[in-house]
Amino acid sequence: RSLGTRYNSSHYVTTPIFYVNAAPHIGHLYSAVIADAHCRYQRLRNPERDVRLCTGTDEHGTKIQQAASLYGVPVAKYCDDISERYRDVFRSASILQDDFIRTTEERHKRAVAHFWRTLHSRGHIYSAAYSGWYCVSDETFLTDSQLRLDESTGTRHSLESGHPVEWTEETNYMFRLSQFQDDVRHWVKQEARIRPAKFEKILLDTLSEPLPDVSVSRPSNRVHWAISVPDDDSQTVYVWLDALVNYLSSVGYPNETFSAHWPPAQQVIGKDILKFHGIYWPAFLLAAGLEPPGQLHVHSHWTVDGQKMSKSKHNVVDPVQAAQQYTMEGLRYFLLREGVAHSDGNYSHVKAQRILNSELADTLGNLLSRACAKSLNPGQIYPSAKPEHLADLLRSLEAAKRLQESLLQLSERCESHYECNHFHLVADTAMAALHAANNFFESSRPWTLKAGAAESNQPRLETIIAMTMDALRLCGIVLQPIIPQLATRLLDKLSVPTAQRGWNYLAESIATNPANLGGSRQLDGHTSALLFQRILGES
Ligand code: ME8
Repeated sequence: RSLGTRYNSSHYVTTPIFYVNAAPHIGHLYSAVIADAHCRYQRLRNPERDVRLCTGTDEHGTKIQQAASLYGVPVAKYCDDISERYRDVFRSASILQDDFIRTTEERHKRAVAHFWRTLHSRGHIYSAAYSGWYCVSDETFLTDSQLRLDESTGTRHSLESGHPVEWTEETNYMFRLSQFQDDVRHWVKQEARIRPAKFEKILLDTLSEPLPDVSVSRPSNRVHWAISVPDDDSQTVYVWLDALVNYLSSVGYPNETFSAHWPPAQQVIGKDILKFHGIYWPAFLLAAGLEPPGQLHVHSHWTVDGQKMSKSKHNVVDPVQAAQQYTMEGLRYFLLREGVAHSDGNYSHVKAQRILNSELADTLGNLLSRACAKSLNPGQIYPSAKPEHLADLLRSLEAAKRLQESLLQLSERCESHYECNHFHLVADTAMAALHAANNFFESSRPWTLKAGAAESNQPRLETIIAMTMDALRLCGIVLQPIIPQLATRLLDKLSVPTAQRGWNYLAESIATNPANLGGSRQLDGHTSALLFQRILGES
């Protein structure tokens, strides 16, 4: 069985599909923003590649039924409403999804039935009496070692999530997970399969113990808001099997056309659902004779006061409200700037305000305003650099040399960071270049050369503005995947033609060759030079 990733011109990327038991919070948006920035980079870097992003909502199971009845709404209507809120948030955050899948759609139900029948006909599903501790909130059975006993009440809770469990005895269909231990381990151990590496280690630890078979159905009288097991109405398909198949339904499975996109190049998930994606999912796929995904990108959690932000803890940050404070672009920037995959990030208003004011408003926005100021740039142009003045600046001004060095390294550095989804390092690199540009602008003292001063100063002034705008242009290109709307406004203002915003245009800079820039061009008078308003209020 070949486990290698075959070359495929399609680059299929997924986010988890989100439960509709409550409205979206910034943790959900974070997964979508990571996947979106990854896809935007892929499109920028490889315009010929067919990049496809899928997200959606997970709508079956007891907890969704319970949430609907709590609100006194029919469950189908409840799912429609919450699913729509996810769509709205993702739309306002510029998530460029090619598909939004809902597990209540017919196309998905068809895929699940076909997938089930495939597992069954290949002998990987059997019927058995099953008993164990079931956690409704996590929709999973837990073993004794995964439980904590509360001595005072005699109740048991999941060690990991803290949610209560109940003793459950039922007849279920079981999946022969135990038979896939070696294959799954082999898949996990492939180079760069699980990122970051610490999550590979967690999976290998789990895989060092024998894997038990897993229950993949529930009695319909207990869980009826679910997909029926094919040819047995008395059972419904376990929500996790149902949910994972969404990645197949979205690309048309079981129609043969799905194979044009299969397997996914990258699946973005939170660390809470690592076991399902890193063990069950590859095992299900291998059992069905399908190739498992190329890579899992696992990210950590946003916490509030050290606690995981989650619907059940009532400590969530609403993305719509946060966007009112910071704008959606500001929120995207903060999430990708401050979030790192390998460890949890604490969400705080003070931190968001500080980062956005210092980086987007001051370092980036202010530099654009200064370079476009009428007093310095009365003709409102993106000038061309004059080779002899550029050479002189580079010779006489340390800050000019440092800016040139930083622009020369920009493309390669950002590329290697983007390849690993290290968006915080991309932002870091771009901000370092912009700092260098601000220093250069200050040290070259363009205001001493402005109109009214000697005519002969004009070429030097234009060269300073050209170099500053070049830094802004290159950083604008690089930041497109992270802050697509702001970067577009920046590039619009600088009148950079749409066809010249691709990754290969990073090479065409006056940092490499003053002749690269061509003639001067008019700035776009319809686009404001005020890119990002400072966030006011207490800090
Ligand atoms: O688990 N910080 O759905 P879900 C960062 N339906 N990311 C967070 C987060 C936080 N505090 N909270 C949630 C499910 N997430 C299943 C998935 S996939 C086939 C089925 C993100 O609504 C993170 O990606 O509970 C996490 O894995 C996902 O939302 C869980 O969303």
